[in-house]
Amino acid sequence: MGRKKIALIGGGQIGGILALLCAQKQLGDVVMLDIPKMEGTVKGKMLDITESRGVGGYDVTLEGTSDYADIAGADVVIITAGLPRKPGMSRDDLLDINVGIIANVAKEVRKNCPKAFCVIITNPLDSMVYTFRKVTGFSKNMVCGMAGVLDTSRFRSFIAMELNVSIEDVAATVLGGHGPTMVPLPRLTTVGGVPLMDLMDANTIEAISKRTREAGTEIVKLLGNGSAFFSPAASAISMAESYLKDRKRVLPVAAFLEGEYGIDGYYLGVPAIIGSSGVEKILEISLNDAEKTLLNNSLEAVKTAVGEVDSRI
Ligand code: TXD
Repeated sequence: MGRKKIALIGGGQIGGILALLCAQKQLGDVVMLDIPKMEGTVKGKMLDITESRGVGGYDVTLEGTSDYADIAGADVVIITAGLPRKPGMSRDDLLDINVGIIANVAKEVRKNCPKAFCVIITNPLDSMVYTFRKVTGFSKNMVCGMAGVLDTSRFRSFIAMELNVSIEDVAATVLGGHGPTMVPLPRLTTVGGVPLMDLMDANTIEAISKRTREAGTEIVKLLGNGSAFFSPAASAISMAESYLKDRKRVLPVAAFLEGEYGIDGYYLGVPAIIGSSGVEKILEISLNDAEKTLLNNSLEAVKTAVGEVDSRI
């Protein structure tokens, strides 16, 4: 029973932070895979983190490769392969390019690590995680998407900044697709147990919800080239860690719904228990009519993107 093995498919901005966090948390040995022309880059990045072990003291190995045989038997696969947005692009603009990449990655993961817990990050997230599961045929509990943890962290951060309180004491969740139709839930948000709506006026709450929905675009505009990568990486690692350590964390993840929330056959962001069996249980919230309308609106946006996928693979 050696160390766990974590495969990172895609060694770009998010991939590099994923590798560093895996090492610092000693989650397991890391294999970072990218396309052949990037093999030197990923080998260099993995050697660089390896050489930081003298400072961090973490006993894991890190390898870079472009050969899928090197990911064989991985316990966790985290996928960022694909292109990020450029200013002016929507996440859905990436669908045409990234659906083919994810379909190919899925075939290789199916062949080399059929028992892995897979976390998809690539955008457009809700249709890319759907693509990955459709092509691999993996069980629904072993394939999920990273979006809700990030969106919720953003929502919580903006609330903590506005109220000048510790982020630790802001509890919230964001449902739905990873895009402008996502559904922050102010009604269920608390600050140290105090309902948010007792602490903040409706206009400020809406402004924070709007900033949350647009937070990815805000960063894309500021960076000018690429999209957020620290917060997405940290978010995905919280999911992988909950699986590897059987932490049973309740995290908002893109999970495959089969009747929950009245939805069947689509991935959508919902609260779920993540443990050693993967997405172990989806937790249902009693939504009010307005929240149900927003969630169904988000589902419609996801259905459109998924329809594009089904016509391609
Ligand atoms: O919350 C979320 N889910 C989103 C996801 C948050 C932020 C970013 N989001 C998306 O993640 C973003 O829109 C992209 O679709 C992915 C990855 O973002 P990143 O910033 O890491 O992009 P990079 O730096 O371009 O890295 C992508 C790497 C790059 O090194 C490519 O060479 C590689 O993917 N790539 C591949 N690797 C393996 N196999 C194939 N086919 C391949 N094609 C490209």
